[in-house]
Amino acid sequence: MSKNKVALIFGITGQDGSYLSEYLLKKNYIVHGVIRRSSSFNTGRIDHIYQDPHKKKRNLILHYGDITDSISVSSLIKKILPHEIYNLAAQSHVAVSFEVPEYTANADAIGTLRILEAIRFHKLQSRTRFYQAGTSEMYGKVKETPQNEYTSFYPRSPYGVAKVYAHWITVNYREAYKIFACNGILFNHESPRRGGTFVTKKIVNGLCRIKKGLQKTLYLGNLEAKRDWGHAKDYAVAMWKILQKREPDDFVIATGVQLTVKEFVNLVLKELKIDYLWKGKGLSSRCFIKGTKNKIISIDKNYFRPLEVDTLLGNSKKARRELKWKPKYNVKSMIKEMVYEELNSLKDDKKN
Ligand code: NAP
Ligand code: G4F
Repeated sequence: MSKNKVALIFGITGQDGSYLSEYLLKKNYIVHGVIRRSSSFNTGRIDHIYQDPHKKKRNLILHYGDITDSISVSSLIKKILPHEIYNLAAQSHVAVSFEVPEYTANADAIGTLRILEAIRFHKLQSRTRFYQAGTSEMYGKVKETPQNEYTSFYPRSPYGVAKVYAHWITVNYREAYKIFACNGILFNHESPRRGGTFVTKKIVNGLCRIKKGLQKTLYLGNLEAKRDWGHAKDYAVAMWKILQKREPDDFVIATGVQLTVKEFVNLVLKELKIDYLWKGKGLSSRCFIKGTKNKIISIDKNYFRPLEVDTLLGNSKKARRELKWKPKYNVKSMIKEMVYEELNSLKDDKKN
């Protein structure tokens, strides 16, 4: 019998799943990951750790499955008998959740229930620990600032509402069935691997392309929203630490530093050494290359949401005290890395 711990990650192909699997592999875990069937390859973020299934001994094993399919969830859990399950699978885009609310609820809310039910049904309470990828979006129209583990939720999107269900069903199964089930309430976290339609990656990609003369204008939505942005690599460490506690519990993970979208843009412009000048306000905000008529940023009202979360700022004192968790990156070092990686990948694009 192998002594290695066994982890099962739903959402392994996403930004966080890729960093978490790298981290667990370094800790000698056997990592199982669930991938969805897709008409094009969706494993780009984990290709560098992929292992040939014909190899006799593997510590990364991928399975087809889907969080909206109870039987696939249940049979995978029964077959793998994991010590730790990380539920990172979700329709994770807030704006898109207004377009596909029912699917978002099925995947993000009931998907969590499906995993918890499988743990209960297969009587794995004494073996399997469960991590739920909770979010600061649950605070929505915030009741206090900064937000901590005791701040009430007031979600402002179908995504946020679905995640509130997932949060409470995790607490409920912990209390009712003594499952070691924990919520990480993670504030926004980004990286070079962030999906291209989230604002930080979109800004870095657009401005790097403008710098290289590949694009003229970047269109954005609400520049005034404030977020607490950390690095996904730091946040993957927190997920693991949460499951190593003696008792199951919930933790806020955040940097405690807040910027507006516009301030984030300005930091990226500085990193790229682009001299800029903003004109106008709200929908008529626009940004020029200083001393020219080159408009590099314009507002497109289609990127505004039916409801906005205006401000998020986390208080992660509990995690820092009880988990000894501390981020290694700050927003500037994260932007530096994102810009560096983006410029490199544009170089590769040009070669092809
Ligand atoms: P992401 O990059 O969008 O990754 C989501 C993952 O879920 C992908 O692997 C995706 O697979 C998978 N997935 C989606 N629907 C699925 C389904 N029906 N069945 C199985 N897998 C499915 O998101 P992320 O940024 O890594 O975030 C990870 C988790 O943390 C999500 O639950 C998100 O809601 C939550 N969260 C994120 C943040 C943040 O700022 N990043 C903050 C708080 C909480 P495909 O690759 O096939 O699409
Ligand atoms: O990057 P965003 O799309 O992230 P959002 O909505 O904060 O959600 C992310 O963080 C949550 C944690 O709080 C996660 F749970 C969730 O899964 C996701 O990872 O937008 C950030 C802000 C918003 O206020 C949005 O209105 O940027 C504003 N924004 C302005 N222009 C834009 C754009 N957002 C996007 N996606 N695209 C724009 O052009």
